[in-house]
Amino acid sequence: PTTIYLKDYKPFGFEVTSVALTFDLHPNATRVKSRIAFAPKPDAGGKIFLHGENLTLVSARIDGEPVQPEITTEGLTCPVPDAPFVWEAEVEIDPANNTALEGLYMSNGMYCTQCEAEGFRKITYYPDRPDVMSVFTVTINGPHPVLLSNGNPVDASDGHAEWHDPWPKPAYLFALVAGDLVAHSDRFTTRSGRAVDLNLYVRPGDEGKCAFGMQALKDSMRWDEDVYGREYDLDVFNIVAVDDFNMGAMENKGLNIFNSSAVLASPETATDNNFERIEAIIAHEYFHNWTGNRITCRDWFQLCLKEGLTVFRDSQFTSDMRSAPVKRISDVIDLRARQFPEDQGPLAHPVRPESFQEINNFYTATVYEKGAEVIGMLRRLVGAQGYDKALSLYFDRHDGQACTIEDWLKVFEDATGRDLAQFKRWYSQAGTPTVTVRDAWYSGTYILTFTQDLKPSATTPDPQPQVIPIVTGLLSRSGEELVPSQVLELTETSQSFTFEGLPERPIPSVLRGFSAPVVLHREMPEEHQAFLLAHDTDPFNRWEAGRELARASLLAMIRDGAKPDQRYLDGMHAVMAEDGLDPAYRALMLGLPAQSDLARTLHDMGEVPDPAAIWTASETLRDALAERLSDVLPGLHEAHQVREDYQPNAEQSGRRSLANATLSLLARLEGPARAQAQYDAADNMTQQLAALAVLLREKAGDNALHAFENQWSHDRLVMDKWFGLQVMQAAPDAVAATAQKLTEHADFNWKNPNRFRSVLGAMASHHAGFHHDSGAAYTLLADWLIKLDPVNPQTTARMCAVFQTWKRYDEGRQAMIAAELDRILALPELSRDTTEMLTRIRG
Ligand code: HT7
Ligand code: ZN
Repeated sequence: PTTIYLKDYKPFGFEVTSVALTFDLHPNATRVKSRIAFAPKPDAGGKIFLHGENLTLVSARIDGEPVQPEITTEGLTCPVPDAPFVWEAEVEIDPANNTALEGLYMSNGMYCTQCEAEGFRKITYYPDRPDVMSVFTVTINGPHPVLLSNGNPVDASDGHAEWHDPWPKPAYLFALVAGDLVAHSDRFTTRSGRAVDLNLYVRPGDEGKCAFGMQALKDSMRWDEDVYGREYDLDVFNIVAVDDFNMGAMENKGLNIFNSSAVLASPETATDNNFERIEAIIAHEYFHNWTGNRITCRDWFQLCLKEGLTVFRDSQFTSDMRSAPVKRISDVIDLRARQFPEDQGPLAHPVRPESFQEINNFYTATVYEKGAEVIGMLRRLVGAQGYDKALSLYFDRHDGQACTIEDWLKVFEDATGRDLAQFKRWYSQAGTPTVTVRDAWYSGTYILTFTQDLKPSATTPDPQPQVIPIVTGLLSRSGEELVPSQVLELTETSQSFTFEGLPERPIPSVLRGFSAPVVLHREMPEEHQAFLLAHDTDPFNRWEAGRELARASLLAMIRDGAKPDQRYLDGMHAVMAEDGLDPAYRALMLGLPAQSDLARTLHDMGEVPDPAAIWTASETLRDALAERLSDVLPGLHEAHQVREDYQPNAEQSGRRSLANATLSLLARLEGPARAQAQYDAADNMTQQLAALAVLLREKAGDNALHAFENQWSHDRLVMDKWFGLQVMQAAPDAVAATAQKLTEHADFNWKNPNRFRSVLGAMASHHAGFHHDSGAAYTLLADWLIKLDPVNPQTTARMCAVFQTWKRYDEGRQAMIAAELDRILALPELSRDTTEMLTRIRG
């Protein structure tokens, strides 16, 4: 496979002045006619290359004259005039057999498209690169009640529709949908008075699951006006829900396409977490209208320009709509679970990668989540006002352009006068920096000394110090803020910060709000963590203190057979008794560090993690926590029951999450009766699923499991939960067998990415089950990846990432995994996507 390098970027030799497409839909023989006006630039070179894959060329003309281009598997080359010309082509494609879900494909009888990153070339011949932007007109002919494309509708009659998108866009934002769909409609008036028709198109039967998504869309539209001054720019905004989809959703201009799991929700079928995720994804895709669509990326190396920024914007939105500390903590949990392993293993790459073979493999937690963290740091360094000024300049200066990270940083430099040369290393260096902090006290003077260290990696062999904003506050022994939060800018390898005139030696609260994506080592007494758990005024660091105590306790239990740490248990008891604390926050406090994260810590300490020992320690600590909290759990459980009508808002869902966390702990003390009662009485999915999870863990779930299946067998999204939960709640030695059995279930439709992930993704994220010493889960997953790869390479390749941590484990496990990786790699027809992933992982 060919490697593509950022340094080789060259602009395209032609302007595309307009694009007209006509689709005559047919499941196996859709005809696509294109009429594209090209204008050569001075160095165009007399011939044109157009991307095209799996297309049957029926005819091609230039300025009306037939031409015979040279065709390869990647596209065509054709001699062209050195003056503006019109390219016309007709191609035939086969949407019904497009199982890869890229380009134009069919899902449950409906046509839909997915063009990012390089799917448009499977629809027609075109310069399929994000820096080629043009105005599209689209005609669709087909016997379907709903025929949609980007932009505004210009004409519609039975079996015919025409759409015009006035905003120049790259081909990856093209979309088409056709099917027998029903609309949930609403209206939004922008702040300048433009009336926008909003439609959420779904399959008949799903109408009852649209209201929440629609409200989230309206909230997002208003928020982007209020906070970023960004208004919507078309007469309609359409969203379509599709069952077969490789990722969460896609921001096509004016026609967002969503995985149905990322938009459809009703109280009976979706959990509180589902609702929150849906709200965030709707916001994310909507926000792309400005950060991604109006201003797009010059090339795919700049992906973080739109994704990091849009993730940052959607997390600001969620913080405003719900609880900011809860959102921050959840984001950090997610970053540690998904991005840290990437940054610290064989798949490490900078936020802006410099080479790739298959761009689909770079839609990663590093580009998205670390990309968003980098923007959070930038905002912290320049301040909220500097950030707002820079963003206004960004929109003014670059509207309608395809941009780079250099353009992005330049607006910050110009708006704030700050030199960002060193900061830019966050975009070019891979890996998670480790920051070590120690303190000293000399009669009234307090000194904090930080060192930063970044391990060399394949993409960053010679790491240089980065700019690390460390938000720090100093507390007195009685818990008052002696020095309120301030940003300490660590720019050197080692640097000290001095605080004069303090009345007493303070307790430092360092890296408040997780102000930089680093691993922090505190060379300080562990009592500090117990103190911060009780007193820190920063909610993130208070939670973090609890986490650190839990981590330290678990490590001592695993390494030295220690007993659960009493300071942790007592600290948790005190937190649970604090009625003024947000229930959602207290529920987060009750969580333990992820078992995979403990494995990472042990590996960093030079030890070989034993997944079974990590599992046992985690279970033991949970049991001990239940014991220690036994006097408060029944009261907490009772006090946080929601008796009003179900609302998926932060307030109610916070209460339910604390009630369900306590339910789970209570079952460790008193068995499954309470969970069974909750299951029997549940009138919403949050309560029903939480109860079922406890019943399964307590090995008392058989009846409920059957009842659940009978109740929900008609609902594919609920059944995904049914499949997944059984794997998640299985004991480590039963995980592979449970997953195996589920793959034999009549409803295990493995070609549907949601269903595939519900079983095999759940298996891979069960740390002790996936790494069970039988190796059964490794083999089962490899078998299924081999089966899926020819059908859907993108989903296969993404799933391969679960093997990225394999070198942390013992020789036996490594040998078993290596054998599975080699078995897959030996396949003669393995896709480019999976080959690249497994080659990088295998090393
Ligand atoms: N920009 C989109 C990324 C994407 C995608 C979405 C669905 C299917 C395949 C895809 N490939 C890339 C989604 C987003 O970040 O908003
Ligand atoms: Zn995005």
